Amino acid sequence: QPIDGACIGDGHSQIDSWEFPRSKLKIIRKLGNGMFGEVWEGQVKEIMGYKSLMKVAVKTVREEADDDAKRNLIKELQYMKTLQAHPNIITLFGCITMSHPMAIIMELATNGNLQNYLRRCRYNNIDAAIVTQKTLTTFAMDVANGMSFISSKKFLHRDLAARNVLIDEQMICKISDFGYSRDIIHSRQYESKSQAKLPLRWMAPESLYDGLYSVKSDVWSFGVLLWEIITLGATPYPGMSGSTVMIKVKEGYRLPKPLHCADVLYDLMNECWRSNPKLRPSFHRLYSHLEVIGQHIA
Ligand code: ACK
Repeated sequence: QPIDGACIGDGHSQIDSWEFPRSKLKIIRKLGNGMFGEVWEGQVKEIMGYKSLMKVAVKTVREEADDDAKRNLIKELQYMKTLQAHPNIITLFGCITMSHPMAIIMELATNGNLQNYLRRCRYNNIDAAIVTQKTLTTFAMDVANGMSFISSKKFLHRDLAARNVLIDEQMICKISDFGYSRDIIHSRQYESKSQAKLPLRWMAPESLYDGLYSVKSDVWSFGVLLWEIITLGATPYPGMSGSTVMIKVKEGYRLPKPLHCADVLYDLMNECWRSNPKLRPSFHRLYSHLEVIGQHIA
């Protein structure tokens, strides 16, 4: 029996070609905890026309989880279905929604999330050799490219941050975690959540104070993500409480220029953090700028 949420977002039949038989999915090990559930490494047989065994990532929500968590998984799944076939968006392979535990089966990004990757680089000399300024700019370009696609589909991510970007085996960044996403055309007023759950440090002032979200509030978050990349995974506004961040950002305070950050990159961040959302660049423009910056970095 599908739960209530199982048809959220599509409004038509609950079973579709994405549904995958549980018997062909083998769970191997836990990768970590997501916002609403758990993420596992798994192996599947015969998915999307692939005949051989394939390693996948499986996002699940436990049967005992509250309906909100289940509904969120279903919503995330719906957004993923719509946002497919782009090199910088995590690939959806299938789902299990007709029995518990429900699961989203997606591509396994073997280098994990960008925040953990960057932090490993900071503390681990081996990775530090690989991660050059050029690589970091490429990461930022990948994310801008994926976000450009998302915004062209009239979707908002609303939780863009390094923790929600994954890195695959070829070191390509893929946007994931669409748990907070909304489509601009059909979304109603953003349901109020407890502040503890909001990604305050990544949020634009108009989202923090007026609950307003737009492509340009995603652009603000992208600026913070850029800062995370350059600082190799530092927490934004270190040493400040969430409430102080809210007040200071509204007053015009901005994240400081990271050590060794090129002026052009810091200028780009500040463009993303303009108080007036209309004056922030589009993802397309950000991508082009980063491309030019990348060409000038050895
Ligand atoms: O850095 P990580 O290993 O990358 O730790 C987190 C953890 O699960 C909780 O989110 C990892 N994770 C999430 N989705 C995937 C995926 N599609 N492929 C590989 N790892 C993933 C994430």
